[in-house]
Amino acid sequence: MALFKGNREYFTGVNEIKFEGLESDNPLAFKFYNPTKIIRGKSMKEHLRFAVAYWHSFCGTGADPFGGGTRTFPWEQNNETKMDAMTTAMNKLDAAFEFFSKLSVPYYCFHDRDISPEAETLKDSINNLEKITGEAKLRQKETGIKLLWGTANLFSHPRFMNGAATNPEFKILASGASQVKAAIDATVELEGENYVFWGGREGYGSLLNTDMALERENMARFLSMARDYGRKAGFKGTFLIEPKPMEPTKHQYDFDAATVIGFLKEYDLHRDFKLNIEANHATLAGHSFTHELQVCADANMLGSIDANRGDAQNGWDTDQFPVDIYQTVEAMMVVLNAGGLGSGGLNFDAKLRRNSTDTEDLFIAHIGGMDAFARGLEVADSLLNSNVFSTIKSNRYSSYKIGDGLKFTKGELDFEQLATIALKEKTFPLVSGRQELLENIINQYLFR
Ligand code: XUL
Ligand code: CO
Repeated sequence: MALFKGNREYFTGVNEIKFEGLESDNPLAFKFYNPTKIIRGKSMKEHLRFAVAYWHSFCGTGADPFGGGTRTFPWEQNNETKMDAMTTAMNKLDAAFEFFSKLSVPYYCFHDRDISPEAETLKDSINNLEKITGEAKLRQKETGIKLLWGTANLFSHPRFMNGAATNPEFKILASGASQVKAAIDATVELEGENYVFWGGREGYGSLLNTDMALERENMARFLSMARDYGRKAGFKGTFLIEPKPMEPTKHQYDFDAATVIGFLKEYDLHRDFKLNIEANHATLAGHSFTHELQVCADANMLGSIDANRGDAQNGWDTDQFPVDIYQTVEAMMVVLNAGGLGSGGLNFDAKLRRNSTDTEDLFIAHIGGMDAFARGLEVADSLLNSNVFSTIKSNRYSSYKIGDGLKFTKGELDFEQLATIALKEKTFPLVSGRQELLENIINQYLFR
């Protein structure tokens, strides 16, 4: 991977981030992420497929509902420099590729509006996107950095106040289609490996004014049409739905993994679509990150991951960088057992805290997240190699591998026979679930 050199260096004072190992005190070095280290026949880089999220990293100024931004980006127009929106977008692209290449991250992800500005008309907005796509393509070629996924922002513009594919106004639904079509075109042009739909406002604020049945039908039709268009346009990758239960809407239709999988099967979309699981969306839905990953893995629909974390103290989508290695171990055990992430990856859909204002902070945040997942991968690998988890689990279900239990799983018993089996028994075995033992073993392996 080549370091990107634009017209100007934006992250001055930071060089390429290298692996230095656990003994290093250099905050700008990886302690666990050694991209070339081989685990299960694949490099760490190939297992983890890290991506940077364009929106948080290069568009997020730290603004919140109570106050404006705390970071002024040197590539943005500010009081001293007056630039038009396209010049700003070009500078931002240079800054982004400088960052990706210094971090040695193989992938990035974007919304159409992150990389190119919204114009007065939809047509001009599409032209803007096409121009920036061409520029991004050149930078991808120069650096070897690739697009993990593209998507369309169908939630920021006021016209999407009631959603896009589920909007009560048909013309707005159609405007969403024109945006998605252009974003799919950009993704194809940039050889993106996936295309994401996050239905930010595809939900409702009140059932009193909502025809939920029609909205769900419309959403399914919209997705089927987008899929058909994508295939026609040469998109060979995976379409991904990213569940989230709420925020910004009170109720979002793509509530959680189980709901989305049911929806995809109901509308016969499950052959083209998989899921993009975000840790903080899982916790917002009252699940654990691991639960959502496992639900997808069991349905063979684990597509990709938006890596971040919430804050246990408040339920919000705080989008913090992941640091909890216990969590990444659990997640990577599911990923490894599922056979890996396929065309997906680990995208840091995470943002700096509002008061993290140094240039280095963005590097340090990503380094921490990459290290947390790298260590998670190592520990998950040794836990799975030790067979302790598979043995305990397999013993726990051993009664289904022999005798009447086996017959039951093969569908060879009717319900009356099943009931009669129990009547012959005098005692029922209480087999320990051994949860504490398993938890302790994880802690032990963390330090092995
Ligand atoms: C919002 C969120 C989005 C999606 C892409 O919570 O996660 O950024 O990842 O639209
Ligand atoms: Co996300």
